[in-house]
Amino acid sequence: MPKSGFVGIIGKPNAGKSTLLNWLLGEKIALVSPKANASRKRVNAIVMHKDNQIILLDTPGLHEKEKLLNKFMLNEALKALSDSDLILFLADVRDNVEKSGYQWFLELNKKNIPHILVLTKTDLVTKEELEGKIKEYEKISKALKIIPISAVEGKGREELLDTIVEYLPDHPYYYDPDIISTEHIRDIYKELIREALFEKLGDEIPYETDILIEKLKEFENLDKVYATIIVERDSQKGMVIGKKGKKIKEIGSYARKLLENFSGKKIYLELFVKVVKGWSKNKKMLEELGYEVEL
Ligand SMILES: Nc1nc2c(ncn2[C@@H]2O[C@H](COP(=O)(O)OP(=O)(O)OP(=O)(O)O)[C@@H](O)[C@H]2O)c(=O)[nH]1
Ligand SMILES: [Mg+2]
Repeated sequence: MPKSGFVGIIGKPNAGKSTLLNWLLGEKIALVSPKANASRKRVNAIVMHKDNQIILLDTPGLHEKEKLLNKFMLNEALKALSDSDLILFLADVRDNVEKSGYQWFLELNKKNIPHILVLTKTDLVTKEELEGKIKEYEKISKALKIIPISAVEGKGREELLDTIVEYLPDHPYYYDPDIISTEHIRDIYKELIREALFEKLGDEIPYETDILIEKLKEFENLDKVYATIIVERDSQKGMVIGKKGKKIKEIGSYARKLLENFSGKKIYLELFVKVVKGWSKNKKMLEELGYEVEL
């Protein structure tokens, strides 16, 4: 009997959750951005490790804000807690222990939710700093194990996967071991186009935009993708398009590369821009974009 189970990845915004999911999977399916609060939805990845099956759930960063969309994001993260056999709590190793989502971490301890503490981005600190941080966490932590990793240097992957498997239940595979995710292709494309928005637009606009995949036509060596960039205001539409359409071209060609890397096919991508005032506060619009809000 193999081991199989669900593993929720949670932590503060920007801790490196989506990067971890992509890195453990060996494929980029979740959007990554230097800007915090980038992920809005759960994304799953199915990772086979030594004939065991690990189903990873990436979640939006834990934060507290009032907007309807933010409530949805927090809910997504909390749901992952109850749906998981094991939690990976991620903390950026540079953060102060008390600031790295401390209250959420204590909550895991208090509720006896089995979790591994993963200290991320170890390439950005010295060995001494890392050791000091581990000691600090050891004082407050009830984690099964503390594992430092660096996705950039490729360190800690094997130890992390071995440890995850150690704590998973004996269980037959939940999914065909050949599939890498149960996400729909169009949802992965949506996430990757959103990454292009985060990469190519300023600090504010990405938070007020989203992507609607209008149409996806799949051929053997080519996918045709028609997507609308939803913005909140008229002024943002102008910024997304840019002078003589320069900005939207940049977004398009960046996104196209991400889609091509993922699919291994040629991508034809057509982008439109549409103003939908107040979309992030509108339940119906959020649902259309794939965010089911439970109130
Ligand atoms: N140097 C370094 N940077 C990293 C590492 N892992 C992630 N990052 C960077 O940290 C930033 C945030 O990464 P994400 O994976 O998007 O973080 P997240 O936790 O998913 O963020 P949200 O979805 O916003 O909650 C990105 O700029 C990543 O490139 C790492 O191991 N080393
Ligand atoms: Mg993320």
